[in-house]
Amino acid sequence: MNTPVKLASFGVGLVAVFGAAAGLGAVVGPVGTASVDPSAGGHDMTTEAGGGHSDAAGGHPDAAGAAHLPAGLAVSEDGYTLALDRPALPAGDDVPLSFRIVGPDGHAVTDYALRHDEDLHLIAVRRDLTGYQHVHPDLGDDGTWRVPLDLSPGSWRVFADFAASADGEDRTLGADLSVAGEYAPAEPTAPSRTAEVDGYEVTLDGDLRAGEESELTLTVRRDGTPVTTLQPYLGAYGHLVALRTGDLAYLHVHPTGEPGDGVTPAGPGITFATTTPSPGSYRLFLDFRHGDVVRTAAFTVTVGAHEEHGS
Ligand SMILES: [Cu+2]
Repeated sequence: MNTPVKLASFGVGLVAVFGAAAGLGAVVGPVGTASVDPSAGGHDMTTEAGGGHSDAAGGHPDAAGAAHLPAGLAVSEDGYTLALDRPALPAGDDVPLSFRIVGPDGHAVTDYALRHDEDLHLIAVRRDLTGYQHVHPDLGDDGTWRVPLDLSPGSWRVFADFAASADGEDRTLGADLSVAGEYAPAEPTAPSRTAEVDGYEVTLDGDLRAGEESELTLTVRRDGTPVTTLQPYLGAYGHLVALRTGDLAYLHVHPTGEPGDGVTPAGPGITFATTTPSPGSYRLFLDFRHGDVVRTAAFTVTVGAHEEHGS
């Protein structure tokens, strides 16, 4: 996968935690920016650095739990809308994508709260879970974001992961993007705990659980040797995005420790704590930096049914 590599400026998403898991707000607590997707109507379940939930987003029937949805499934939420300038683009490398986040006042949002050194994180993936790209668009004065993407024919999903300064809420909106051309959907990937990328082997230990926090450790080796010189990448040694097969529900988590905190090693293991919203199949994308290059390792994991007394 070439794209993440070539984008020198790569960053970290905010932690748009699936809000689905009832009461499991502090899914990525140690990072300090965990936030429950506002669509989940989650109360202030997290102690987020970026400010708690404003009750402006109130009105969600969360008491019944019915509105607890994962992030990324909606194009519009709490008055914020992800507006692509064009719903279809040609296939090719470096195809310019442009879009705006339209705010509750009907105008493009121009003021954003930084999340891990970036105003906005854009994830693009084809709906068959190939072509993953995590990039950081440039913001124009008029609120238009622009970024080149490598697009193959098919149906794509783009996620904008951001916090508007107006309320500081973390949100992830998703929109469909069509790319014309002959399309051959990829076969579903079998569950795999090992990924190879550019001579690196990354292994996944631990299990994801539905509605329950669990830890995952991703271990990076190169030519069989554990890598202990991972480089911080906008505040973390790794960034993990999980997409649910079937609807691409979105989860972005960060490791449980930070570079420079005195306890978190620079590899070979990177540990994440997270909660998945439901049983099913998830595709995981780990971005890590080593030798000044960002690489992406991808895994497919199956999350089993919730166990009453899990462990
Ligand atoms: Cu990012």
